[in-house]
Amino acid sequence: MNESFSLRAVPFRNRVFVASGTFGYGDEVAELVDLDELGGILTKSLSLKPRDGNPPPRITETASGMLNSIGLANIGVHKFIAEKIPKLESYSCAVIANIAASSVEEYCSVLELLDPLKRVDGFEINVSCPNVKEGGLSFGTDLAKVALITKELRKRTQKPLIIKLTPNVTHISEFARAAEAEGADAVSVINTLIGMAVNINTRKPRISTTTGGLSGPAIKPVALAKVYEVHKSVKIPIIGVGGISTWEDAVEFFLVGASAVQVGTANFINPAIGIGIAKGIAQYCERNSIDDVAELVGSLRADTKLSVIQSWL
Ligand code: RRO
Repeated sequence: MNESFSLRAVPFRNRVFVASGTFGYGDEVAELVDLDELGGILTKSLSLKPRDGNPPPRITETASGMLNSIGLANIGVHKFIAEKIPKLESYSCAVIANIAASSVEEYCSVLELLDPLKRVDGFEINVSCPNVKEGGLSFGTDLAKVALITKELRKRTQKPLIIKLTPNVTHISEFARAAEAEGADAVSVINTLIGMAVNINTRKPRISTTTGGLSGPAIKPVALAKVYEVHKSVKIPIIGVGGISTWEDAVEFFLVGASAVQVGTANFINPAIGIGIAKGIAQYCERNSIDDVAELVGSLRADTKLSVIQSWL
C-alpha cells in the first residue's frame, strides 16, 4: 500500500503532517515522538526578528475547541537556523518552514535565509494569522496581496511553496485560485477561525486580545467544507487542516479533496497522535483493498445537482 506523497519531487513518507504552531520547531517533541514516522513537520511561524507575542492569557478552552492568541511568538529565523536546524539534522522527516511576516519584503528575506538550507524541504506561507495587527489576516483577506506574496516568493525558491489560507473570507476558493495562478505548489486549508469567549463573572474576554483563533474538533465541519470548495476550484494539491484528531477524520478530508492532512490541536493532547493517524489510514486502506491513499482523494460520492456550493463557484 502506497501512502507516500510528493511536492516538486520532495518525497513525504506519508500524508500526515503536524500543523504549524502545535509542534514547536520539532526538536522539543523529538524525545517523545519518532519524527521519522510523520509525513512532515510544519514549524511554528518564523518571522525575521524574534517576537514575544501577545500578553497572557493567550489560550483558553471552548466546547470541543481551543481559542488562541499567541501573536506569532517565535524565536526568529536566525536563531532557528543556528539552534534548531542542527537538532533536526539526524532526522529524515521532511521539515517545512512556516513563514509569517508583516511585509512582502520580510517574507522574502526570511525565505531567502532558509532556502539554501538542505534541512528545509519547503515553505508554508502564513497569510492567515488572526492575532497580529500587521500582516496576518490583513494580507490573507486581500486577493491582490496573496497573489503578490506568492509571486514574489515563487521567484525566490524552487522548493515546495504552500500558501496557508484563512477561512475568514467569503469565498476561500478565490484565494486558492490566486495562489495557484502565481505558482504555489499547494494550499493549506484552513488556519483558525476568529472566535471569542467571555468570563461572565469578570465580564472580561477570556483572552487578552478579546478575539482569537478557534481550532480543534469544533472547526472540523467548517474545514471540510472549505477543502471541498477549494477542491472544486484548483488543480494543485490541498493540505487539509482543522480539527483532525482521528484517522477517520483524516479519511473524511481525503474524500472531500485533501491530498494530505495536518494534525494540529490534537498534538496538545498527544504529540504522537499523527503517527497513530497515519497507521489508522494505512490499515483502513488495507482493509478496503485500496492500493494508494491517492485513490481516496476527492472520491466523495456527492449528488452534485444538490450541492449548494456549486451554484456560486
Ligand atoms: O501565533 C498565533 O497567534 C497564531 C498564528 Br501565527 C496562526 O497562524 N494561527 C493562529 O491561530 N494563531
